[in-house]
Amino acid sequence: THDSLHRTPLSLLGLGAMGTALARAWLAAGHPVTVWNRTPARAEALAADGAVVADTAAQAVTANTLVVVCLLDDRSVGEVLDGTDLAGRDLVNLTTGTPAEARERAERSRRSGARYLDGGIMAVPPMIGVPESGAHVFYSGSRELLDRHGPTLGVVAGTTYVGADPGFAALHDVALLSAMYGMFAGVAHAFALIRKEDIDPVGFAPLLADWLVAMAPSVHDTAERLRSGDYAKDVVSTLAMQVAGTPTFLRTAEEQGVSTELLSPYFALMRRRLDGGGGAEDHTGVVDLLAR
Ligand code: FVH
Repeated sequence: THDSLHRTPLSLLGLGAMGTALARAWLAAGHPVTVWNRTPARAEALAADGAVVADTAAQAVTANTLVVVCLLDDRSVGEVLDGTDLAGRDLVNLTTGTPAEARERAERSRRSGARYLDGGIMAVPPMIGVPESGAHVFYSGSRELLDRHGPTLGVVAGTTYVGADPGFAALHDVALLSAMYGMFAGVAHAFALIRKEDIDPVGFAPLLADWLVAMAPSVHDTAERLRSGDYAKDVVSTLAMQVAGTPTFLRTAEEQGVSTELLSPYFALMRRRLDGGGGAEDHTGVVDLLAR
């Protein structure tokens, strides 16, 4: 089409739920897309939408300068890229991995003559290509590569550059998702507490969601304290007060027949900080206790 003449062509390796969503968004925006997937059947619907289907990963890598990989994990990326010629390619890796894996991938790419950008996707597939969804990708590694391909990468999700260290995107990704799991843990405990009573979970949900939103800005306070090193200045809820309240939480769980296995590890850390002299602080000192 006329449109596709002006859009950067790219190759996409990996057509799982996320890879397929990425491919659809780029095709819809008029980008010529060459796709490859280990299981070829997953490419059929995309072929009908205009994607070129490569027979091998090596062919897909050869087809375009911009090569995006979105596979299950770092191991699958290694298996797929092994035997491809990455010389002169702009490799964008949107596969979830650890910071060390990303750094190693960047180093291998450099040795192969490729530029490397790592990405951590902060979205689920239905959010891809929907600007108002808030989907964005943390990128780290080659800034030059992000500048060059920003308009193309921006089609699928917002772009947030977090540093030249190729491991930083993965670190930001995993840090945010870890916080999310902490939230899921608290939410699971809260629902477990009310479950046996005549309380409608659907009626309870907005109360819980509003409370989590009200508490969310506390991350800024924690960040300021970590930066200043002063965990006790202008504290509203002291650790001493919070720890004094924990038996109430544990007894309530017992009364409701709910396990405390999600709550107890955090309470134990607060108690350790209190015993170490942190009673006048807020809860920020727990961060220090976690650092090995
Ligand atoms: N889906 C999501 O909600 C999350 C959102 C945040 C980012 N993640 C990460 O994105 C990567 C891909 O996730 P996905 O949802 O596309 O995952 P699957 O649907 O399970 O597809 C996996 C693809 O990887 C291929 N694959 C797996 N192992 C190998 C291998 N050894 N060699 C070649 N390809 C491999 C698989 O191929 P096939 O099974 O269809 O043949 C799929 O294309 C991931 O890092 C998430 O953490 C998604």
